[in-house]
Amino acid sequence: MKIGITCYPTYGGSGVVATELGLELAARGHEIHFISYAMPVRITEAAERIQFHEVEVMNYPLFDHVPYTLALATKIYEVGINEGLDLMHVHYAIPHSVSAYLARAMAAPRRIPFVTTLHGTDITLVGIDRSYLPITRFSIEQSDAVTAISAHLRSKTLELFEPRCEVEVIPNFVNCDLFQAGDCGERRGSLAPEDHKLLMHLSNFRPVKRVVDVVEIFSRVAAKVPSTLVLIGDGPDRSAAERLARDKGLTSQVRFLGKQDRVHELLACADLLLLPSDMESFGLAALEAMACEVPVICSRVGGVPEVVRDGVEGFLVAPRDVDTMAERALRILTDSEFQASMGRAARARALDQFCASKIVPLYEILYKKVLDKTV
Ligand code: GMT
Repeated sequence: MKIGITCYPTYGGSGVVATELGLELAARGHEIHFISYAMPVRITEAAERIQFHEVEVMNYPLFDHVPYTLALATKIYEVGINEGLDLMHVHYAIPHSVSAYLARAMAAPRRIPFVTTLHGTDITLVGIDRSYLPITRFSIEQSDAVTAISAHLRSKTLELFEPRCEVEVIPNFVNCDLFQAGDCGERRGSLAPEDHKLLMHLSNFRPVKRVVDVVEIFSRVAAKVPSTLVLIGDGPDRSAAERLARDKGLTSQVRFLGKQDRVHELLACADLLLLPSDMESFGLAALEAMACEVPVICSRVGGVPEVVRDGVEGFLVAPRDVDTMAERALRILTDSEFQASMGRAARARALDQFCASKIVPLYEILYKKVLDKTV
């Protein structure tokens, strides 16, 4: 199939899922056309059967806000016609599904059906804002198929939007060959001293991720066990987290690596992942760590319990309860056999439920259904 994929190309989970999906589909023989304003971050080298089409947005003094939605619709339309796309798959409803809807209307009678995948705040935060709700509901209903990345997000969508269409759950996935425990060797030494436990956090540092809580948890752990915290990613709350680490006298033990391309190599070096978010529809970072045999401490929110079982692959704790999170972290880090067995359980869960090889075929089946419906 010739498939167009639109996503936010930056360091967010929805962009990561869309990019990994494109790479997996290309490896399975499909022709993939990414359409966005920048090259998606996890595409680090030229790959067979993958093309990127940049959306250029003309600015003009009249525009206080550039009309990206229209430029994207135009690009989807052009690529759809010129490359003969069979369908579009847009990730994150706002504004991508509206652009895909416009492109499909422009291309008629040529059919360019589109699939919308809902990821989280496109429903729970941004989508329910009055300024977006009617058009988001409209574009969801107009989609040729709609998927949500967890059962929790599906039920939230039904509750908040009451859409007159099906919403299918296709969970997020991880490349289990790439994300796996490995010998960190010298890299481990460059991240933390030999005798330290290594805690990690990976996110886009938005307020919802509670990066400051990550530092709070770490300060309680570091008071009891020699340890280092490595934070991967960047975003609005980085400076607050840096300030807190400084105030607590932890600068030598807290390392901010910024945005990184090869996160699988870093995660494989961790002893524990912290994801204390206020909300996660899925919690992709937790799954990626689990695939690397790393136990996780997460907030018990949204779709996270569908991924992590409390006491099995890690622990689930009420959001913002940093004391309990630290206590659970210490339980893992002070018992190496317990840590190893949780790590093995984490890998087993990823292998059993969430490997790309299990999930990507579900998208292929959905695409076929959409194409059968539209011929
Ligand atoms: O919805 C968002 O906040 C953005 C989105 C992203 O692009 O990072 O995150 C969501 O999608 C991820 C991938 O499907 C999920 O792993 C995250 O849990 C989800 N974030 C939230 O629900 C807050």
